[in-house]
Amino acid sequence: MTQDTSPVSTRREGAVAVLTLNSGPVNALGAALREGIRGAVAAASDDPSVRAIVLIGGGRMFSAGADIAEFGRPQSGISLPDLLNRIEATGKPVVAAIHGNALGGGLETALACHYRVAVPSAKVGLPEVKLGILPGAGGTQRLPRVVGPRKALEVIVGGSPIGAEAAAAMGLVDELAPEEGLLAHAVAFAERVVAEGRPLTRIRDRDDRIAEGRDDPGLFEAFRQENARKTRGFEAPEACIASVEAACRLPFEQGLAFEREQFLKLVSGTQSAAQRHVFFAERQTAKIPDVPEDTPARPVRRVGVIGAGTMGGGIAMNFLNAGIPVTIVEMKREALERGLRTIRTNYENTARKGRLRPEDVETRMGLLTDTLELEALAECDLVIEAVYEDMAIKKEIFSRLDRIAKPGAILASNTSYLDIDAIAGMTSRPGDVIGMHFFSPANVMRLLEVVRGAKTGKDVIATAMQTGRKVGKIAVLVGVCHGFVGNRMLAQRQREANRLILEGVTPWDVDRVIHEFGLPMGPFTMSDLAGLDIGWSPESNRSESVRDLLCEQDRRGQKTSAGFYDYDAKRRATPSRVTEEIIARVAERQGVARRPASDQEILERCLYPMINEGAKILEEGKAIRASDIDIVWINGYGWPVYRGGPMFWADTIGLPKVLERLRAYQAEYGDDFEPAALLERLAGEGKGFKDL
Ligand code: TC6
Repeated sequence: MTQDTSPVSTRREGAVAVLTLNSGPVNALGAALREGIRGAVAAASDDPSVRAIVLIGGGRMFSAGADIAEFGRPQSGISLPDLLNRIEATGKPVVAAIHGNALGGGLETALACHYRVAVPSAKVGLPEVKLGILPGAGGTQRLPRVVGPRKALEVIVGGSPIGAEAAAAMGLVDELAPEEGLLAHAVAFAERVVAEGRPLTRIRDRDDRIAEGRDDPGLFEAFRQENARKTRGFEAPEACIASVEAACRLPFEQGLAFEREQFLKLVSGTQSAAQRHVFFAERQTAKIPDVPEDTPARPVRRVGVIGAGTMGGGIAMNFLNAGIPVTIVEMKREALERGLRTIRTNYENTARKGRLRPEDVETRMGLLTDTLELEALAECDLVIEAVYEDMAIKKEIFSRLDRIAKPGAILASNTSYLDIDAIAGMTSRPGDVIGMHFFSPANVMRLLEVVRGAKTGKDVIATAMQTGRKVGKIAVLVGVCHGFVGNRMLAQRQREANRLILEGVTPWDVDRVIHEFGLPMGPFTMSDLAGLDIGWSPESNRSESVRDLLCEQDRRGQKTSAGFYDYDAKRRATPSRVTEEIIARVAERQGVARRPASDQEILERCLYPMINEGAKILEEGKAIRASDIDIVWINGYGWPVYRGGPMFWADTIGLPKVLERLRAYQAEYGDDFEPAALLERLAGEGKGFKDL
């Protein structure tokens, strides 16, 4: 039997033509599939013996939408909006039968059909906003006509998929089908429509639901304000809102034209290019050249966590949330109990906000075993050490672990800076040792740096990466170096930020520039939040740096209501005179010339050395690819997605420009700015990091 390789196959169920989309893995609506659908719909439409058409996805899903890889390239074949208009204009009922996902253009296709049936496990949504675009195949015009403008705004601007049952409740799905009988149900549904002689319902003809938007124009402004914090800096959300507004205000065809214009503007812009880059970059992180995806992983049935502090507790929660039992160890009872209380309080707060069922609090706590004995880790398949950053302590723990852990157990350290090879060297099984660096708060932040030591086994790497994904993290493989990828680059920014304030730029100006660029907070707000006394002790009494002097005055950050900033009872920050005086004193003592700096200089001096460090990291092979570095910064530090990560951003500026500025700063400030050889080479060849 020959296999059917055409993107759309047609077969008959009585008078119903069943069109199956076969463009795996996700039925992305690329040119071939669009052409396939056009041809198949036209044929069924022209065939007098066909009374109705069912459109269904083969494989895992209905469709994940437009082919994202096609954006930014010249279009071939029929456009999606044109195809959907044709489907809608078919003179016979077209029924979309949805399983798996109907996302973006996939849902827009279903909206162009006359009816939609779905299995309860299906998910529908318009996630285009997450790619920096909008549902440009009529989604912004048709959805509000079905669910009303308010709900449409939530779906389109939020971008999160909704389950089929919720979709049915809001009229987006006409009927739910049994999980195992979608096709038969859809065919029967189509036959019923024909038998009952139901008129063809076209969403474009409906205007009952959009009346709400016309009668209450304030609805859009209110929505903008409610979402201002979430959408800060992004261009697509506003275009989405304006398009839904247009759906309420304009006749359908004009609304479509408005949507199209907005779509074309967004899809050719830098933000969307950045967000599409991030979509593919996230998926790339799983690909490790010498650790193929089918590398067998070790089973992880029980996890041990050493340290019940903020990090240890947060790490433990990830596994409890995924239903994996955890044994948590502390040295002292008091610290252990404090840690357990924090975990419980976290869960209770989540339950109070309605994001966790109250009974799940107990289920998760029930998976947690607490102990003061390291020996209790003997049964764990993976042990993660999360004590504070002191090499001597870590070495001692790992040499003890080596004697305790069962053969084949993976021994991981959550260190954020230290040498994994030195830690592994304390054991008789360096092949089982790896870094698993979580980011604080560890139960929230998505990033996991998996640090590969010189001797780490491939199956250990595969296990750490897969385990990370299983608990909802984006795992990025990095090599051993001080600070790995994220903190190594961060150190560059911190150094320049500290130099800038000695030169007379205020901490508030540095923070403002970084915040305006799109990061959630600038370096000094971040330091205040983390605590200025990390690694500082009153005994040291050095009174050398700005930080020393702040700490000596008990200005240790938010926790003491004063750090670089002053804080009120609600933790609102105001610039501090005391800090400014301290800075001026240190600058004078160090003989730093005070001079003004433009916002552009602040930005360049803080961020270009990070790019340069990223280039060195690539040169040294400490990251597999430039886009992995982007993923680290987006998910570990809140780098704005619409700027695609530091390495993507560098490409958008142009590497020759970055190089020229680094050289200029090198001439003024010395070799901290010395350009990386890789940067020089790429700039010289007219290439970018994307070409590596
Ligand atoms: C749109 O529709 C705009 C319309 C207006 C036009 C005018 N295109 O994620 P997975 C690839 S915009 C191209 O690992 P899962 C993916 O890269 C689109 N490729 O699977 C991966 O490739 P790899 C709006 C796509 O089961 C492979 O398929 N839609 C697309 O974990 C498997 O993907 C969205 O934003 C695509 N649309 O999750 C939905 N989708 O194997 C985007 C996937 O070479 N997709 N690929 O690495 C998703 O969110 C998820 O893929 C999923 C399935 C939830 C559908």
